[in-house]
Amino acid sequence: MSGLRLLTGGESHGKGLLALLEGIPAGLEITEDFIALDLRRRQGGYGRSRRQQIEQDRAEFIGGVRHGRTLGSPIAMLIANRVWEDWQEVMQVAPYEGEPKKVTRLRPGHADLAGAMKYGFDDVRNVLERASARETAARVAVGAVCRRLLEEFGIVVHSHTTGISDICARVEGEPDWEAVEESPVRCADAEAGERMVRAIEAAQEAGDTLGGTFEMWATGVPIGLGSHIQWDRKLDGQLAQAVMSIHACKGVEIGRGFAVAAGPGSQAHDVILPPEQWDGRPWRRATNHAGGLEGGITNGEPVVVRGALKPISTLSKPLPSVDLHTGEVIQAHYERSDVCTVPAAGVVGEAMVAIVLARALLEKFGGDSLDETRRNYKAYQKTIGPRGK
Ligand code: EPS
Repeated sequence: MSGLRLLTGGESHGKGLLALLEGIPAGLEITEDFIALDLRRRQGGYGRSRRQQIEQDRAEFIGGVRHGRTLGSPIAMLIANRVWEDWQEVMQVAPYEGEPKKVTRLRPGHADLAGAMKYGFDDVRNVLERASARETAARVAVGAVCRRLLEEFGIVVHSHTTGISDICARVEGEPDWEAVEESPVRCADAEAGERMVRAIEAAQEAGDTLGGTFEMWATGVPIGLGSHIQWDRKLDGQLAQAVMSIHACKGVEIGRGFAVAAGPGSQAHDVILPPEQWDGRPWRRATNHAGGLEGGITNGEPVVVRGALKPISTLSKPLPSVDLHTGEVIQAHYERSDVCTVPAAGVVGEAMVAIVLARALLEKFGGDSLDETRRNYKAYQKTIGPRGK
């Protein structure tokens, strides 16, 4: 067992969410307030349900931190579900007397049907509670700890909404991150952002939901994270898995992604510039079509990863479906839900990218204390110039 390990637990309407993160070096400054910033960002965004007004997520450290610094021991965090107060009977841990109310109306697009078959359940609630995107709050808390580590090495992770439904943002180069944080849909293109808001309103009116695309940028990433030597060590593969694991994500691209396949090789690759044009950073490129990754290794350019979210499958005007018990044709179950979560998905995407980069950074530089990691990082940085110099 080595490296950074992460597990989350907890149900959407249970007592709360747990996260356990092992492998963060000792001596990293971290506070609950720092984590709260990202948790707040995840709860925002136009198109979220009333549930977000009930919850004000806050992660409490249960272990791994003392006097504002990590101890090198597992970092244990708890995020309470405020909603639990009203759900104590439905989600009761102790054996239930009598017949509980069961969810049997299968929702197309959710884990409902496949999960009930796989685990042998006759109540879909046993699946939907854990399949719910509420779990991403725990990931964001862990992502914030990883973000804090990356900051120590000059690595910064951002995200923005690149599309909602068929409305695409037009953004050249690195987005204006302040504008993104001010936008209700986290979009750097203000005009497209306004149209996105209107599209969400129209979908809500129609009892429908919307998907879209979101993009993560990690800047300051050193050359040499990940590896070309084995399929599961390739960092682009790890990033793709991490982003694809976000609820409702159906596609992932690195850099120009699918678009690069449509053009010739002469336009697909990133020309290596001569040292006079490096501007203080080693081995600069003229472009970044590769999204900062070649051969599964970071190449020093920003790491750019995009995800595509399907429209949320819980519709207030439900789709036709079938009852789990009777096989009868019915309308799918409706459980209060969001209309569009693309802005939130970007914040979750940042967490996933931060987790994968932190793991790769610690794999390369090791260190039980932050000072040791830093020493190793600095020693390596001295070795990466042109070989003759
Ligand atoms: C979700 C359904 C909604 C969302 C929830 C994810 O929950 P509820 O049915 O309780 O209103 O609000 O998201 C969160 C609670 C969250 O924190 O992101 C679902 O079905 O995935």
